[in-house]
Amino acid sequence: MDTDLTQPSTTGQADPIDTLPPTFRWGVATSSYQIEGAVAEDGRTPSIWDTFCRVPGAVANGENGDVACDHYHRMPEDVALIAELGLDTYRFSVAWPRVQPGGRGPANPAGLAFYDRLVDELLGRGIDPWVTLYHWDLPQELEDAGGWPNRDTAHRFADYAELVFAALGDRVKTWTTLNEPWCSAMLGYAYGEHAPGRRDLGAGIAAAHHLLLGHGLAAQRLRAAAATPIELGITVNLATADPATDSAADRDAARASDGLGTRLYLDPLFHGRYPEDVVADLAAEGIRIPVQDGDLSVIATPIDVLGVNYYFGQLFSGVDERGQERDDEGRPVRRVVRRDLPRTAMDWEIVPDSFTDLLVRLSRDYPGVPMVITENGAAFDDRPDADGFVADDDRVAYLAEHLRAVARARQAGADVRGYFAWSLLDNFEWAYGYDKRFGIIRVDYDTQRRTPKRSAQWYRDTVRRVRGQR
Ligand code: IFM
Repeated sequence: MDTDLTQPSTTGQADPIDTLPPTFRWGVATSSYQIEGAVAEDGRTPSIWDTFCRVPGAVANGENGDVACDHYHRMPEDVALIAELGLDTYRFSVAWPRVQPGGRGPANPAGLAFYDRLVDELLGRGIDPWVTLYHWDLPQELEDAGGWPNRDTAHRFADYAELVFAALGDRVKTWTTLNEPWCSAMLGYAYGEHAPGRRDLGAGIAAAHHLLLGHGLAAQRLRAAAATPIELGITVNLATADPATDSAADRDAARASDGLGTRLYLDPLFHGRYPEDVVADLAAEGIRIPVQDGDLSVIATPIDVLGVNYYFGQLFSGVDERGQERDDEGRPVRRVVRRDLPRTAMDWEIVPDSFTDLLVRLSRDYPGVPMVITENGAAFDDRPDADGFVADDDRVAYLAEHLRAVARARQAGADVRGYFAWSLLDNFEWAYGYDKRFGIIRVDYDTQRRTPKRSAQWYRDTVRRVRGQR
């Protein structure tokens, strides 16, 4: 690559990244099952991912999170790496089956002790802990009782949230209830790609509603329990959905995708109602969102921050390759159209401009709540040198372009207050196992050696520069 991406632009044009304010929040993110390992230690019980990984063919190469990055045993070393990057925030998730085995009853002190140590380690190094309460590791016993399609799981989640808050709330000021409820609901219950691997759209929609209800109930419990103000929010994964052409069919496919992926979550959270067009689409499939009296006002409990995870944009067509607008079951076609764009190792299109559009649209349609980019990053086919160093210029370019997109969105009025790279470490990428590497720090899974990649150096230098530290 010719351009030195570690330096501000030399073309005479100011780099938009340099317009980010000194108060901008900089971080990295991880999640419990993807990095911790130690799945049977200190009283932890199985989660749906421990079970799913044992299903033949469910995860690439039959891999699992049993050891992952062994973060449970190497936590101080990993926190030291964050400190070396000069970041101010670390977003991590708490493993529900570690702190409340089986998903009900009292806390497990040995499990909580790990997060207690983690929080103290972070604070000791001047790094703010940002806790996500649920990043997909539902206790298996709750799945056996029906999982997220079962309304009771929302109440169990609120109990669990309160229990974690009781242990860490004296030191942790920022709390995210759920990470990416769309993934939990749709990948897990409707499309069968994630744990627990169910394939039932009705179950997926019920799961989505109960996840949102669980979010609202937990938010209310945390607010009530907080002795001092906390920053409370939820993180959603959003991809843009644009029509491939201006035809009515393509526009309708894009509308439906946006409805199911974005508005089904943000409309109830911000406006206290489900989008009518999505309700109608679902009714056409014989599916009803299981809303009970009062649910929507619980879900719309005010939040202080919206976490946005963005990775790619998509183009939709309402016509299949045969020119038909209905599939063999008579359903409207909603087809993703591949563009001739660069892609990551996940085969995701790299579309930073869509990120700007998305953030501007969010600030227009869902105003009044600041946003933080709680995840953004890319998997590429890293090639380490003999010392384990990865000169990942492709990842540097991805991060730089997406940070520019954030800066441009801010210039257009979007209230974005921070950015967290996904991820601190290479880790267990769910159904893709360990093949897909998102880390800015390489993990050699044979030795557990950590080696910062060029992207980590670039990120550290960029943060320093924007803060005016050099
Ligand atoms: O690794 C995941 C993470 O767990 C949730 N957001 C997307 C990432 C990349 O797929």
